[in-house]
Amino acid sequence: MKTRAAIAWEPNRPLEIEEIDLEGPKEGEVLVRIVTTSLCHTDVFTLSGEDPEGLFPCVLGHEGCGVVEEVGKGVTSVAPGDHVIPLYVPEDPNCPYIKSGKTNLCQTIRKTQGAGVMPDGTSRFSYKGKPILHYMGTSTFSEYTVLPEISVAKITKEAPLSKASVMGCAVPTGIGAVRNTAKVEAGATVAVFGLGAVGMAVIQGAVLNGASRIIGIDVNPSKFPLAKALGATECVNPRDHDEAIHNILIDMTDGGLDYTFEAVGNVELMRSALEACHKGWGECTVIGVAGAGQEISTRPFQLVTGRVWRGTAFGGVLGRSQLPGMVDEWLRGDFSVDPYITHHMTHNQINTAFDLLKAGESIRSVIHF
Ligand code: NAD
Ligand code: DAO
Ligand code: ZN
Repeated sequence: MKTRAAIAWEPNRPLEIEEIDLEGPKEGEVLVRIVTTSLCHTDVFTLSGEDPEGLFPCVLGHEGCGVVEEVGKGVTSVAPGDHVIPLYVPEDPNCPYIKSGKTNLCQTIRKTQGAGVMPDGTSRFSYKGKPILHYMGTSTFSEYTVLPEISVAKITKEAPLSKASVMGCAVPTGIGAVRNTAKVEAGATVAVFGLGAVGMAVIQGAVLNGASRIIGIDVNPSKFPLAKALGATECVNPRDHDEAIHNILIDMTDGGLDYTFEAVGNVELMRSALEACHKGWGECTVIGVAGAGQEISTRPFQLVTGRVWRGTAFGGVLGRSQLPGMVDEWLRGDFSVDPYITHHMTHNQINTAFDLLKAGESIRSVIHF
């Protein structure tokens, strides 16, 4: 079949919408019609060429939602007409990592997903006979995409697909980081570095977990009103201070935070986020994705004296068994996805979504097919 897809031909080149070929689902795969997709900083990062896993040409996009159109042989857990969210972290119950109960990092299709192909080692996308690679196992910037069965989460049909795309990455990542990774307890103090959609979702997660203070940190103060509306008790712009940001935070909190989160992808901030933690117990969760070859550093004494550095992918959420329940929480009104969506646009306007995110003028642009 044909599908209209935004192609990333090479790093740093605007996407081009083309009608390309899409092979139907093979055994264990599903064909999904994407209804909406939104743009996450990770897509921007990959297009920048800084992502060591970024392979070109490819169809980017990992934050989306849609409807199953067709299933391949052997698929039993979803059927045509089901509403689904593509998962860049799949969930195979037979994977030893999943069976461990200690992580959401399913490894069943890890190698092929990282290589931009389906589990049989080939791509379903092609243009004029040449393969176009998949991205993060999802490729939601195409009106139709093929995914492994273990890479789709079936959600209730009550969830409006006009905005459910943000449940594909930002919202579960931020809320999950608080809930599953840091396990923030009621009354705890929290600081979030970076007030994009992921950082905003950390704020929302911290509110849900009953944090007593939530400090938002960003160099773009236009993010502060939304952060406060979501529940940040204070916002700080590091550029307003001569002192290093971690010292400012330590002073503000009488010794440091119980929990900090880095949602930017900047290794210096990852250090600041660790060093802003309270001696003896403070825990820093790294969410941001740093560029190829970058490293984090701190004095080991920071760890010896009880601070903890950890990281999270997709907020530690098990996509198939836990994400549908998070969608239900949204529909019950436990939290809203509306604040994240600052722009709606068509597929043809996808490069505008990149420009807005890079300029700090959007939280999430939702792209409608
Ligand atoms: P975004 O671009 O919307 O937000 C980033 C924010 O960081 C912006 O508000 C920006 O002004 C701010 N910022 C930039 N430099 C800063 C600095 N020096 N100090 C303070 N703030 C600064 O990005 P997003 O979509 O919210 O994603 C955030 C990060 O999380 C990215 O690195 C992305 O790749 C990563 N991410 C990770 C996961 C995961 O599973 N670990 C999932 C989604 C996104
Ligand atoms: O299992 O080794 C692994 C990696 C799984 C990929 C997880 C992605 C991590 C976060 C990237 C940014 C998400 C938008
Ligand atoms: Zn993302």
